[in-house]
Amino acid sequence: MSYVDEVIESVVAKNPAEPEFHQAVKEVLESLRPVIEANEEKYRKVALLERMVEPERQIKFRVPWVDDKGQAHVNTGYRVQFNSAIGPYKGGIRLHPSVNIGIIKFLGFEQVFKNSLTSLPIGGGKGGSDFDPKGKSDREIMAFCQSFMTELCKYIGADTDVPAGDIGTGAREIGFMFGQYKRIRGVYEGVLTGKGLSYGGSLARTEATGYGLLYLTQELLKLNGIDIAGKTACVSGSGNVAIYAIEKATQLGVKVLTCSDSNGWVYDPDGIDVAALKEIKEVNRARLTEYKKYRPNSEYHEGRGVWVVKADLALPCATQNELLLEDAKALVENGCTAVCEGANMPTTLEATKYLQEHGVIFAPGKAANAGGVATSALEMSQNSERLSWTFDEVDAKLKNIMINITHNMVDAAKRYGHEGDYVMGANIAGFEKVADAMMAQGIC
Ligand code: NDP
Ligand code: 2IT
Repeated sequence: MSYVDEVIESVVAKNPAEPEFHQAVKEVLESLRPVIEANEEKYRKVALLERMVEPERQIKFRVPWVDDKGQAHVNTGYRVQFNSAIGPYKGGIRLHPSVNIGIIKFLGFEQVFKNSLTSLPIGGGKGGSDFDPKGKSDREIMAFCQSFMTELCKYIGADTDVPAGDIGTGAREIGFMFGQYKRIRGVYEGVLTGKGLSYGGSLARTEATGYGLLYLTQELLKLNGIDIAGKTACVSGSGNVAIYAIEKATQLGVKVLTCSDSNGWVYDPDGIDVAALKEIKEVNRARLTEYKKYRPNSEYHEGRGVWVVKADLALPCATQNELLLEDAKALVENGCTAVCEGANMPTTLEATKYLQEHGVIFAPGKAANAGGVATSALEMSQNSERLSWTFDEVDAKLKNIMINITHNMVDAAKRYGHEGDYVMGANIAGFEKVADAMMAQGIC
């Protein structure tokens, strides 16, 4: 059996009931075959792949908190410190009822290669909890965040592990967590990113993932001889990534026809109104049913359905496995040009294969959404030098990073004779630096 197949088999056997983790490992290792096969003896000798798929550390803890009625609740907290070969662990915290160890491991594994692609010195990690922030009061959110950080603060630090936002964790949650870290540890340091601007946050971090997605999409289309201006797009999600993807897309002359949340989706033939979306989601924390009040011409549909709308671009920005084989078929049928992933692993393996086989340009999340963590690393730099850069400085650096990622991904695929396979390109480009660092650091 080949080295890749052996490692995939052992990951499945050792980690049963973690389907998302299996999926992420399969996607990466399958596409690394040409590199692994060329170096098989060398890598086997030092168990490189076995070490890459085993997190350096997994932390699991109790998070007790009390609601507004005086009732106590218990959630489970996680932090997976996956790989520190190229820098301190870095990655977000997801607060969503679906969170379990397999989800956090898949996200942590993806993060290792994504962070490497940014070319900045950050290792990979991820954390979270099965806590559901929906419908909770600010005080309940604070109670949860303080309890979560009371335990997590023992394992993180500006030079060891630097968490940030993800689904369910935005500026409000980061603020509560930062306050609790400082209180318990007694140090004022850049231990979290995505902080508020008044206490060490970076300008453009809020916008970074969505903006970065569009910078990469624009460059990738350009390399394929296509101008992004004048195109139409379907976006899923209506959270941090989706909102700023829609904003930048609109600035670049793209008409965005859809967005969604976990209850339903909106079709706006005149293009999604970003100001309305921000008010609904960022200010009122409301549902998308509200959108029609701002735009009477729009339609609201219950359930899922974003990918049946005819558009040139599809930008999944909600969650994992939200673009299925049937959706890929609908996109191809409607003549979709490109799918660029704003979310982490939103496209299933079968859907990805179908899109690639039918000539759709496909940019995987670990490249396309790397702008968020890249700007987090820029926030770390600013915290270290105790200075703040302007919005334009950060945005220019972000754009430059995304353009470099695009070229590295395109070139790596070409180097191994698979021109146009950007899944392979991104995985190889991300893998090379981590592998090199791990080889240099000995068996650890
Ligand atoms: P938010 O919590 O801000 O928004 C998430 C959006 O996705 C919401 O509209 C939410 O709807 C929807 N959603 C979440 N879970 C589901 C689900 N199970 N089914 C349908 N819709 C769902 O998160 P972000 O925008 O930050 O994150 C979105 C994606 O981007 C995630 O995959 C995340 O890992 C990834 N990402 C985020 C980065 C960041 O910097 N924030 C960086 C890189 C990647 P509802 O409100 O109804 O739950
Ligand atoms: O998936 C991701 O890259 C993030 N949620 C952002 C992580 C970060 O550290 O900014």
